Amino acid sequence: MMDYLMNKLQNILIALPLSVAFTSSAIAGLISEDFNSGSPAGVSFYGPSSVVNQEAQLTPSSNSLLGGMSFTDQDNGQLIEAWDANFDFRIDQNNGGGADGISLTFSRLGDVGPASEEGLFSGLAIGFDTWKNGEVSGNHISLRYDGVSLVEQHISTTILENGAVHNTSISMIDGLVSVSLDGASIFTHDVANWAAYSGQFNFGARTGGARSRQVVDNFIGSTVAVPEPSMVAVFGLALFGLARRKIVKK
Ligand SMILES: [Ca+2]
Ligand SMILES: [Ca+2]
Repeated sequence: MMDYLMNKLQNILIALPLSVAFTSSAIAGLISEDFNSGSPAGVSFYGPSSVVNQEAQLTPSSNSLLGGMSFTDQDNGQLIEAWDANFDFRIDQNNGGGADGISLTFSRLGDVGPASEEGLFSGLAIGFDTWKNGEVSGNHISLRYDGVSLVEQHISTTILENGAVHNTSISMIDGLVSVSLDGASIFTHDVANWAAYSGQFNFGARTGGARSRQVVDNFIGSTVAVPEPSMVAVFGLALFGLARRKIVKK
């Protein structure tokens, strides 16, 4: 009977710290922004970017602009092991062929500001690129890690700058990045040498000699921080140690 009770206690103590540790890891940031109430708190705009007609207009259709918009870190500087981003974008009022595109970077903490269609060269950046300057095409989605180009995927199913509202969904789990456009998977890429970092979402857009109006709306961003062992979990492990010692002594 004593053995049974000790085993029971042991099982409970094994389960306890695991469940507590798991609960403590569920700290997650969530952003949901439709820009319908003007310029939102916790969002910074750079260069020509601002809220226009309940959307985030990253650039108007004018030449040689570099715009940006950043959201504050939702996780108090914790390392992030997974994130999701979903937003609508529209590229219209094209002139000279339209250019250059929009980017979303989950940049390293504090690296914020205006960015081109290639993103900030800090952390993971996804680009919606509408101008061919040495790349696969003038209608592709790119992936960069700290500025190093990893993917250039030509889009054959639609034209990014066709003036329609496109929806994109991006997920990142431990360096595995998946990008879909208008509900269809575009690519999945496992980033070599990826390591968790703290950061925030940062949009960018650029125009040059050719230009477009480039707009983002309905952004939903979520982040999951790397679990940290909680005090309760450590306490639970200590109890487990005591129980084990009793069992071993017996
Ligand atoms: Ca809106
Ligand atoms: Ca380009």
